[in-house]
Amino acid sequence: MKRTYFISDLHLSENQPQLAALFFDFMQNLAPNAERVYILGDLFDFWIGDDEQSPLIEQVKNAIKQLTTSGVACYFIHGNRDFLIGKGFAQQTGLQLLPDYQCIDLYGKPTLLCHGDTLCIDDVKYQQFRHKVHQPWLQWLFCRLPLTVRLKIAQKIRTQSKRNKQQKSVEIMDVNLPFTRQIMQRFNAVLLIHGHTHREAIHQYGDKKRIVLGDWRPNYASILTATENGEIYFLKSP
Ligand code: LP5
Ligand code: MN
Repeated sequence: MKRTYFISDLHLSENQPQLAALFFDFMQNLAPNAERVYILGDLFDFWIGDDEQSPLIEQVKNAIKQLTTSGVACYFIHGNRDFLIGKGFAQQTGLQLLPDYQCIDLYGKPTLLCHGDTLCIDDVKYQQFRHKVHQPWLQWLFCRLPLTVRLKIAQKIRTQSKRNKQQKSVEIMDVNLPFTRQIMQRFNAVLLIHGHTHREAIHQYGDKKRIVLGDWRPNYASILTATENGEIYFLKSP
């Protein structure tokens, strides 16, 4: 039976080998059975440019390349940690980059996909930060800095982000529901799939659904499966 997988918020890094192992297990054993795989952002803990190299990055690229060359279409929407993943990465892996919002036909259901950060409009400080770092000229400049400098800046932002999050309420860091409904309406979607908030759930709103992908943990991979017969469910890791 035809199936599509959705994952997000893996936050892969050299510091968390168990997460990388879960990802490679998914790519080798599950993903080849799918016709499409959607990665909805934050595949990496952070991304400072397509020119960065490391054994982990190489392994991740190879795993995606192997999947796409075997005929499984693989799509990526940027997260708030890896919005600098660019055309170079896409070319090397065969991954197709999608815009921030993408509506797809999921076995007959018009389905809107996004990372989820753009729905958190009550987190005003984050939205201001996002607006700044999404400016093409700033990204252009950033990517021309030496890798060591970029790494230091990224680490500073991560530290600052962790600190700031302690002062923000849970509600502020969740999606704004009226805004989310508006966005779904704008795209005529009956289903929305997003990540970012790390609150894995299937929310039913009348005849519409919002599915939130979870973040990956050393012993848990949040994987959403949609099958051609209309089923949609989370795979439970052993
Ligand atoms: O990621 P997470 O879960 O911790 O928190 C997010 C929001 N934080 C972020 C920042 C990312 O974690 C780090 C991104 C690194 C990217 C690589 C470098 C690229 C640089 C590009 C330059 C063009 O997205 C967090 C949200 C939270 O989700 C929940 O939704 O609240 O938002 C923030 O914490 C934003 C802060 O409120 C404001 C950010 C202050 C940054 C200050 C920078 C100072 C560094 C100076 C460097 C010289
Ligand atoms: Mn995120």
